[in-house]
Amino acid sequence: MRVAAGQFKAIDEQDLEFAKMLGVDGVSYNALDFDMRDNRWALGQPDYTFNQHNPSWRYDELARLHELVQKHGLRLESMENVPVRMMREIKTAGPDRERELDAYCATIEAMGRAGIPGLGYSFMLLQVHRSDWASPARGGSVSNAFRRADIEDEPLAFGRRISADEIWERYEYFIRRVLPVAESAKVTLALHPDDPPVPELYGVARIFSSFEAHRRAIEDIAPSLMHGLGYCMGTWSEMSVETMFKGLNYFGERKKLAYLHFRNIRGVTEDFEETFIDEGDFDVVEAMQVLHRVGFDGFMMDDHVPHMPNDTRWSHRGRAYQTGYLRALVRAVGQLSAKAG
Ligand SMILES: [Mn+2]
Repeated sequence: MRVAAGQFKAIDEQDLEFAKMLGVDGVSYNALDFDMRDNRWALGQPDYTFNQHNPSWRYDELARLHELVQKHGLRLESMENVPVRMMREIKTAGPDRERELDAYCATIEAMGRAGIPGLGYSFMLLQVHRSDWASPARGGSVSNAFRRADIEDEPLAFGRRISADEIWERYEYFIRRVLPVAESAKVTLALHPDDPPVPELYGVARIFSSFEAHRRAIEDIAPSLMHGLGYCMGTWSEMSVETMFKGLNYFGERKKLAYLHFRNIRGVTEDFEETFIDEGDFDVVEAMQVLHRVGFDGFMMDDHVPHMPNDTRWSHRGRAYQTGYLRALVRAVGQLSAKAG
């Protein structure tokens, strides 16, 4: 297993040099292109129109990005998320769904052609949500939190309730359509859970909020060598620490962990906060031992990190700490098991 620097919103020479300084082998690019603090999209604003000019990622853009990363002696491990607008019709079953699906397939094909091995996706209609984006964390750092009790007014995001059954139907339609394309393009699709994993938010069901939902997607609906999990240990721990370990063992043993978001939290589902990696609820050493035991051979990355004073928007300081901590854990667990074994 190996560590990558994750969640780059744009990749430039300086970021790649920074990744090299941290000693990682690769980077991951997260193209969500969405300000999580701005919930207007999520609340179903009608101003969306299908972007005819840029409906998918083009091969030349992806190839250029891949070349730039390789030039720095790094791997481009994955792309995570296409921009939100590229899945809007798919997730809402809107009138332009077919065109958007064609565009999504074109993106997968272009990624395959450019030699980029993985694409992360999620199926949240309301994206990642928090009640507090500036929650005080260790030593005066700033993190975020979700506390159901703090959400006073919860209007229906789409003007009516959207049930889990409806979203499952849309999800199945999506994954059955795009998975064969991923298989022939040799691009692994990796499913990220709904964060927070509450059953419903603003009247919209959140389907990927349990162990069983993930098992259903991966084993019943869309089993494939090119389909796995973008296992967000933070979000899984929001389900519960037990669920996080259950999923890690179960999917790890079955080689269904495409990659990991290795982060930690304190609390559970309706009331939690993000923490530094070394102070959350689950034991990170134990988690690394599980990965070692199941022979996880993919990559892990930092995901969200607390924000430190004088840090950049991308949180270079917080990420450097998290990444160094992960690299040390990987090495220590590997070395100690070799001695013990
Ligand atoms: Mn995550």
